[in-house]
Amino acid sequence: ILDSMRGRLELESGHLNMAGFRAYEQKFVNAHRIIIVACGTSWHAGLVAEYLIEDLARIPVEVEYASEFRYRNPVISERDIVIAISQSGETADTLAALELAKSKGATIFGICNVVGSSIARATDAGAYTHAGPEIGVASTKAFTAQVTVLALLAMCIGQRRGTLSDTKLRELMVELHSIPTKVEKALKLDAEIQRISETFKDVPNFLYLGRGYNFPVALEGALKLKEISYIHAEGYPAAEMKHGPIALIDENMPVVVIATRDSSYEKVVSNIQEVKARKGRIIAVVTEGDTTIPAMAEFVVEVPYTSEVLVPLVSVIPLQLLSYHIAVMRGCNVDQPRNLAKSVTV
Ligand code: F1P
Repeated sequence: ILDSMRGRLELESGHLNMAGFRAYEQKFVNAHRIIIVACGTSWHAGLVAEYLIEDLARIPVEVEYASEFRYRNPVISERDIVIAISQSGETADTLAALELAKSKGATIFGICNVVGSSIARATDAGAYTHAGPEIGVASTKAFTAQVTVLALLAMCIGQRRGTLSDTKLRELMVELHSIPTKVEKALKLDAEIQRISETFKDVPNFLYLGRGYNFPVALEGALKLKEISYIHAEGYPAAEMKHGPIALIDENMPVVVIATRDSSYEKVVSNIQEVKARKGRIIAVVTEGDTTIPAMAEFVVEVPYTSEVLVPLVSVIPLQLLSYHIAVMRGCNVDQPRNLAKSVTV
């Protein structure tokens, strides 16, 4: 994945010209709304894209579960762009959702991993993630690749619409090029996370909290744990905790908080205090060099600093490793989890 990411960045970033984007550039520039349809992990990548596109390109974005969208009567017009995201390119719900949007005249842009897949063929244009085959059923590197493509897309649109300055764009491109090295570094947390997993391998529940760009990461961390270790887990925006989930917190509840250095850092620190006051067991993902949170959390893992808009690419890694180690310790088959199919075609 790191090699393919480097390859993609070299391919696309020279002039920020995503091949599949070029022919539809004007449509994206003039879009009054972008609708994203996807399922599972791909839906979480779509949620990151909502933050990216609204932040950098200032186009309103709606992110829809394809599995629900197809069964309602959504308002779609030929002025809409629908982005369908799918690792396998064969997910029946996503295919049906995009066909529905297409029948109402929307332009369909696909982000798939599998070249020539059904979804890729049904789109008007698109970008392949080229992440190589997912060996297991649960998506991991596909998420990283999808977010990379979506970040490039948001930057392309932002640049063309004039909502992203050249200086900021250059900064982000430099940062994006440093991501493979930062991901490599985050992967070195493996042994440390294995040790943490030992403590939590037998718990029945987990809570994941994140704000801003780390909110979809909290959802993805919880999904990975459910999918491969069969532990019940919920992801929430950290600020939503006080509206219900806080009732769950006691000395038996592990709470994973993604608390990297960004614009919501101070607020996440207060969320951690709220969890601590109720004796929740805090596992915090922080930015290297943080000194505040380590004094409050039971376990801390440090990831390299990156720009807020790219942070999911780095902060998701320790959560994937946590799910992996817990699953292995519980004797679960991480590549072939029960009840899950690589592509859900019904
Ligand atoms: C969607 C998805 C995956 C999940 C599992 C079931 O797949 O929900 O995210 O890990 O494999 O399918 P896709 O449309 O991205 O191929």
